[in-house]
Amino acid sequence: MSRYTAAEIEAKWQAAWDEAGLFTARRDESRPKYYVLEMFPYPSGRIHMGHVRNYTMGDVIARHKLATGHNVLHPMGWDAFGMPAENAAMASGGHPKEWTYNNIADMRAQMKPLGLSIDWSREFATCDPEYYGQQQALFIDMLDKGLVYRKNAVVNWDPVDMTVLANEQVIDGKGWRSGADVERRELTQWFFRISEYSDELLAALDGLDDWPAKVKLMQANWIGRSRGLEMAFGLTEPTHGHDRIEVYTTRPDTLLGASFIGISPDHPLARALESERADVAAFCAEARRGGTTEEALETGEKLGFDTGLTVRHPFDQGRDLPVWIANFVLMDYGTGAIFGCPAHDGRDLDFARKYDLPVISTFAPANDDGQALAEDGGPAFVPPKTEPVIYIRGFAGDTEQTGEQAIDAAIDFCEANGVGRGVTRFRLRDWGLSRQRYWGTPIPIVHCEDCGAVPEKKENLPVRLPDDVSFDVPGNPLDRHPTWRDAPCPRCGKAARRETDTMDTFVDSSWYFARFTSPRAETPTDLAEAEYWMNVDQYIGGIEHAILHLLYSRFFARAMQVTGHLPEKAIEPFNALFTQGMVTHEIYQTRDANGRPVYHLPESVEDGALKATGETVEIIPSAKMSKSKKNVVDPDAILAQYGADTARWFVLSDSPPERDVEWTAAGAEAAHKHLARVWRIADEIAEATGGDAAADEDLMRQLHRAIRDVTLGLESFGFNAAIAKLYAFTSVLSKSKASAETRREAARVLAQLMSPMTPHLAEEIWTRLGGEGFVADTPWPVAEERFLVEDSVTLPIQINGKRRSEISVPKAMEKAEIEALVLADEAVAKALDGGSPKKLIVVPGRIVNVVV
Ligand code: ANZ
Ligand code: ZN
Repeated sequence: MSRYTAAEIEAKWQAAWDEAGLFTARRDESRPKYYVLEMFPYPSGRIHMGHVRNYTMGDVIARHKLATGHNVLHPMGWDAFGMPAENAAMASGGHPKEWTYNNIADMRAQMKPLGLSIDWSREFATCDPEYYGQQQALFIDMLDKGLVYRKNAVVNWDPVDMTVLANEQVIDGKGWRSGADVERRELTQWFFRISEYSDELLAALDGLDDWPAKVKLMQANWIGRSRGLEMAFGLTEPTHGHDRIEVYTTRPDTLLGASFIGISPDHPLARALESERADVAAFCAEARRGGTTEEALETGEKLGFDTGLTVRHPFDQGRDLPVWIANFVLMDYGTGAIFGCPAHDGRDLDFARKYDLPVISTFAPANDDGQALAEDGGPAFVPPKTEPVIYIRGFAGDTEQTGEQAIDAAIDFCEANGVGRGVTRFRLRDWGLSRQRYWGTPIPIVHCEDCGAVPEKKENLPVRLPDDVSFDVPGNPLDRHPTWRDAPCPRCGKAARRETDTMDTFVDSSWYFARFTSPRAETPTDLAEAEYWMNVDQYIGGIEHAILHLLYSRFFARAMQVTGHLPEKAIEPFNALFTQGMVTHEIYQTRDANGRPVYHLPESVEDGALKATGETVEIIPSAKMSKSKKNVVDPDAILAQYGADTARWFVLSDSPPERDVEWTAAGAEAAHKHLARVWRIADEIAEATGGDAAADEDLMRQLHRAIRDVTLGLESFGFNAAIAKLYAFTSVLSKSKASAETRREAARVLAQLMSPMTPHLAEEIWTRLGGEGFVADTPWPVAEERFLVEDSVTLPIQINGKRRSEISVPKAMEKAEIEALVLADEAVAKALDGGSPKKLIVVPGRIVNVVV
């Protein structure tokens, strides 16, 4: 009897699949297509267990679909631009390009042994000029259609990394990477007009039935639709050409509690004052520091400057409101000005208390909870808009209403009195894509003194990154390059300068799924290929991408339709989305002489003690594998020890795929033992003779049950349930006394059922047991109804007291359904001869009596 040696068989079958081109995807109208995609990895250099789990899940689906007659597209690539490559270059003097491509080579080499059914012929990295050149073409087409534009914008500026940060990259007012205090700066930047699609991106969420509700909710909140009022407060004394201040509010129901006007330091009126008053200028400079994130505005220190100007309240005659410049009011949202109602807004209350402004409640809790009103020292009262409250200063009199009702009433009242108009707004802002970085897609624009910002000619694409750059000083090396910036103006030919900003790397990942349908096309996509392969039928990835990546991709799918690079049906590019759980591991910790924690790799610990010294370790409950806590196991080591099939089997067993799975050495060991057992059983069965044919029926029943349950598991992300069923069936098979031929048949089907999870072992067993060709593309077994009817009973049918027939029905079948079946029975139909029975009595589980 041979031994199960994973290393040997895995290499062998991978080579055989390769040679047969089994996973190369080609357009074929005769088969239904299936496009399965896992979010492509960032080439950090090493794959981790999270990757193994993620790609194994996608692979299980891809393999199952292949066996069920689908033409499968299952590609892989690299999200290869980004800061870490530049950081590595800064730290160790290498080149981002070299670092990235080396990492890709390393990761590909670690990934290939997993035996994933990937069409490697479609592989690309987003840093390949062939890819980013097409991205530049796409950018130019989007520019042409007005989907990209340039404007001055206040941005979050990281003074250490010398780059613009997205709001999400500002954490507690500091740069996510450098930790430096973020400043505000005004720069000319390129923007995607994603906000134009707010309404549609929100509405279309409804149709995404196979997306997790949680992801849809997160997107809806991010898009942030709200109904509000745009109105103006007249200045008591017009100044600098301004006679009114326009504000935007989502709480017009608090208008009668307004106590001040806040304008942004970048508001035209503030600018006008700034230009002639040194004190205003000094304040505005101070106020522009600090991040622009919601969180920064919420929690940061509130700074205000009283301009001395006042406005009239439209309804509260005689109550003039002071106009303050406030650092928490942004210029690029709404109108850049607000009215403050401290009683019902935390920021406004902070501000009012700091600068001693009035606090006036417009509503109070419907049920007295003992909480003081804001004017009596309580917190700002901000209940959900759906909660009923008592209005003290409302527009519909002193009544109990929900915020929503009161807001509508306020808008109606204001409109009826000629004060402002109701508007619907979205929180989603246009997507600033300019980055002052080297390792990204160059924005294909040339700045000409005469013609302005001119797109590069398509025939000159790609605008390639220069290789000869250095990272010894912070900032963007493209700015410092001696010649790279020089380019003739594409329009007039005059000497001009290239844009040195590169694109946000989120751009790269916003359309890669479309590029996979024709990765070598001379245009961003080949429409015929996109028409055939789109949409992604199943997308799998981490919940951390629930908002930005998925929202940007949904925007790109729309934009690419406008530019003619995607067909209409791809408007929502991902039919189904699955967000997988993480791989976790216990943390092993000792303490150093100063009591500080020291972490240890799992491989250096045995039976709760360090292998090297015997020192006992403290065991901290399982958490996401992370290098900093050293609770990681290296896929390479696991593959060397047990082989890919064991790793694949283990990451799918134990927990449902949406939950975390805990990696334990014992679990991996047990998984491996099981696979070795399957091997042994198959080996025995291959040689078996004789057996008892009387046991065949029972084995077939169990087999078809397994087919049914495993198939169901694979089709519904119940991989762990499928695996549990396979464990159980293996046991049955090992004990079965059925005839040798039936056992061989059952073992072949077992190989088929296991093949999505443990493809190498499955091929080996399949072949050993006389299966033809690859198990991978052998048609998936079908559970036959006749073997599944164990849950059924046979009911004799008596006609006029004599047994004439019988029917087999599921035990749980309703009486009415049984009656229908009885009437359709041949013998009964004959006896009735077109009439209806005088009596039809069904005794469930026992007998049927028909009287004709
Ligand atoms: C008066 C008011 C009273 C407000 C109250 C809130 C509570 P959402 O709902 O997220 O769209 N706002 C408007 N423009 C702003 C800007 N440029 N910078 C900072 N804040 C601004 O936010 C809308 C609310 O945020 C508006 O409603 C406005 O304050 C503020 F009890 O108006 B509100
Ligand atoms: Zn020109």
